[in-house]
Amino acid sequence: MKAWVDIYIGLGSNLDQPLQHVQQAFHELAQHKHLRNAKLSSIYQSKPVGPQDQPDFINAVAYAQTQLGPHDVLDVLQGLEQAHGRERIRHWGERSLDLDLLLYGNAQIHTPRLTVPHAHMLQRSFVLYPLADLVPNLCFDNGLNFSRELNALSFDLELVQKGI
Ligand code: A4P
Ligand code: MG
Repeated sequence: MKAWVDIYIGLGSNLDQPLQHVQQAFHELAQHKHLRNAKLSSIYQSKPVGPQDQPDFINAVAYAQTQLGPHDVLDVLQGLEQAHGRERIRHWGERSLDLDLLLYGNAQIHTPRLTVPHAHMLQRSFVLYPLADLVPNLCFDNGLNFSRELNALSFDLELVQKGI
């Protein structure tokens, strides 16, 4: 029997009713046959990081457990992005749904398709604050000090929907 691995997924949207995209995407993750025990952070709104001539983002972080390998999880996430009409318009630009694999257990992954922990997560308040909703002590074995990073980031988000 394969072990169940804890994973964290960043959800983001700033096009076509972003709150609905994020809520619906979480629902789809929670229902997915290869994921269990899904939980969603609070949902936040924030100014775009990157090009400023685009709408504000809605962001949240989801927790789940899976027996899939990390690249198979990425396939699941990219399939959901496609189902939400995701088009790649520009780097760090607007999108109907962005699903990033933030953490896969304690794994450190560097392949052409996948970097885990996600490359920019430690610099992003819209990732670390919702992650802190789900993991209050922010203690991981993979050498990342989330509490220190979180303390360095000001809270520049607006709470949209209270989660757990
Ligand atoms: N990839 C590598 N590692 C991962 C991973 N851990 N999770 C590869 C998911 N994908 C990963 O992604 C490009 C490629 O990254 C994928 O094909 C996958 O193989 P993408 O989503 O198509 O492209 P992107 O938009 O250029 O990059 P990325 O990294 O998703 O953008 P970011 O860094 O997520 O930035 N401002 C606010 N306030 N809120 C936001 O959510 N998001 C972005 C997008 C910019 N500004 C934002 C927000
Ligand atoms: Mg992405």
